[in-house]
Amino acid sequence: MQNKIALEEHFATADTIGDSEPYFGRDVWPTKKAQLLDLQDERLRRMDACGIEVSIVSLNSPAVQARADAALAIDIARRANDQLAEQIARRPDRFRGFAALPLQDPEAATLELRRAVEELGFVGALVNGYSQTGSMDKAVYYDLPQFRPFWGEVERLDVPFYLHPRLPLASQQLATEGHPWLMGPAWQFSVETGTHALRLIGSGLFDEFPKLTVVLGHLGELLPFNIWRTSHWASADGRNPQGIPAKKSFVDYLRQNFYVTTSGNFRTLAMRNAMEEMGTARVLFSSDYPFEEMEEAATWFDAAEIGENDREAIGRDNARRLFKL
Ligand code: GRE
Ligand code: ZN
Repeated sequence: MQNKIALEEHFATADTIGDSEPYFGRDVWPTKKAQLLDLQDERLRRMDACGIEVSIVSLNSPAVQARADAALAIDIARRANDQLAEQIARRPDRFRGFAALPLQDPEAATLELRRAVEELGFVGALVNGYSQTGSMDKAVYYDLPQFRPFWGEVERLDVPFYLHPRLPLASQQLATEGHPWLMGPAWQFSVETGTHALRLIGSGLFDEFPKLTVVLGHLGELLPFNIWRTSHWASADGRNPQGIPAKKSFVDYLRQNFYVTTSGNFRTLAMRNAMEEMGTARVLFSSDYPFEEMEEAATWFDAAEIGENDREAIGRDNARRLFKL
C-alpha cells in the first residue's frame, strides 16, 4: 500500500541518545544510533521503499520522563522539540511531530504542549509513561489530581496524547528478578503502559474530559485482549470492593477515548482482535522504527489478511482524520 502514515517513529537528540543504548548489542548499536539521529537520509529512503508518505516523529524512551530534575526535564524537552521542528521544516511533506513533555512539572508541560502545537505546528504529544520526579525512585502517574489542568489543555487543544512504554521503576521489578528477558519490549513495557492506561480510565479522567484521545502502541499494550475481564471486574455493580470513580464500562472508554497502533506488533490475529473490539476506525498503522525494521512492518501490513477498505483506513485514512492531515 502506498501513502501510508506511521506515527510511532522515533528519533533521539544528543541529550537522549544514550537512553536507547541498553536495548541493543554492542555490534548493532552504532547502526541503531545513526538511525535514531537521522531524519533526512536513511529514514526517508526507507519510507520511500516502504510506501510511508508521512512519519509522525517522537523522541526515544524514556528520555524526558527519566530526568528527575524538573528544570533539566524542561530544558531537554524544549530543545528536543525545537530540533524536531527544524527537521520537519526541511521536509514538511514527509514529517510531522509529537511533542516531548516535562510532566515532572505539570504547568511547564502544559505550556510546552501549547507552544509545540500552536507555535511549532506539532500534531500531539508522545510521553514515555510515568515521570520520575524529585528522585529517581519517585514515579508520578498522570491520573493524579495535579495533572487535571494539563489534561484540560490537551482536550482544549484537541490533540492526541500518545502514551508510550518505558520500564517500571527499578524498585518495582521483583516479578522479573532473575529473568531479565521479561524486561523491556518482551513483556514489561506492555504491562507498565497498559496499567497506566487503566489508571487513567479508572480515575474518571475521561468522564471529566470526554473528548480526550489517548493513543497506545503495540496493538494496545494487552488491553484489547483482556478488556472484557477488566471491564467485568472493575464494574461498579458490587464485584469491585474498592470502588472506582469511572462511570462507564471500561470497554466503552476503549472505544470512545483510545486509538491503538500496530507499532512493534506485526500480528494479523492481534490486529483483527483490536479492529473488532475497538472498531477499525481506531486502529492505526505504525512501525516503531528504528526499534523495529520499517520494512518488516510494511511488508506484513501490506499483505495482512484484512479487507482493502480496512487496509486503507488503518494505513492512512484514520490517521489523516485524527491528525487533520
Ligand atoms: C521503543 O519503542 O521506544 C523501544 C525502546 C526499546 C526497545 C524496543 C522499543 O525504547 O520498541
Ligand atoms: Zn516506540
